[in-house]
Amino acid sequence: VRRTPLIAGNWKMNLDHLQAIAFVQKLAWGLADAKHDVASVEVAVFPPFTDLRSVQTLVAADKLPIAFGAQDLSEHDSGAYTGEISGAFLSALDCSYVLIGHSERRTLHGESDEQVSGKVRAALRHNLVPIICVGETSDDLEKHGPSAVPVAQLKAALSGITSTVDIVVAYEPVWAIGSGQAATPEQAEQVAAALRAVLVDTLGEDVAQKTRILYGGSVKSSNIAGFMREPNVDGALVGGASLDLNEFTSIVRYQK
Ligand code: G2H
Repeated sequence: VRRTPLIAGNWKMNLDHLQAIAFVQKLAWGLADAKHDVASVEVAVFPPFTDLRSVQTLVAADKLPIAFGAQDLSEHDSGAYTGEISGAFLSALDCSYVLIGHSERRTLHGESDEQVSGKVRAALRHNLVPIICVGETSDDLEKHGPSAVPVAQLKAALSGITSTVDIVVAYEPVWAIGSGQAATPEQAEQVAAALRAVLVDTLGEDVAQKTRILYGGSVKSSNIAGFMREPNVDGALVGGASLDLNEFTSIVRYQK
């Protein structure tokens, strides 16, 4: 099975809607200059909620080859949940994807495995492709070895889901996030292979082979090629470097 690689830019809490419009327009020009072919690599951006309407309008008006999604969603569909955003709203904005369970949500906002699993089901209810983020801290790594925590997090996130689903998994070791100290391609491959085995067990061989597994954590243009050479790594979730146009377009242009 050929899995189309996905390069996803997680902007985190950066760029307001005006900056987002300028950035996405320049990104599109950069991709056009590089003769970017969407069939070979898919590019997606994850702006703050307040930017999504502007990004949707620009992408639709100029038919840009850039997908987009949100950085989080509510596990509920509507109701008395002040400050929360429904998957229905994201769908109405033409979001293709939604990040779920990013380590910053888990650690700074106390998001539990149960909430992550509720959010995965909410995303699927609204035809959004969840990008399920998993990863271990350096403490976990020392105590439990490389794959135990990400594997447990993925199993929890998929609890109750047995049918054919369109999901993406992102392996982001917490110790590599924003630290400049990325995992090695071998480390990423080892965990990605273990995560694919979970997908085989829970969703079956077919879905497992079609599902993209991304690596995230200090990805930059200088280390992307190494990750992309690994058989179980199908793209990257890029934070810091996704806010630098040259860096991000260079990452998209890596050669597998
Ligand atoms: C990990 C990653 C993007 P960075 O959080 O999700 O960020 O590339 O800055 O480590």
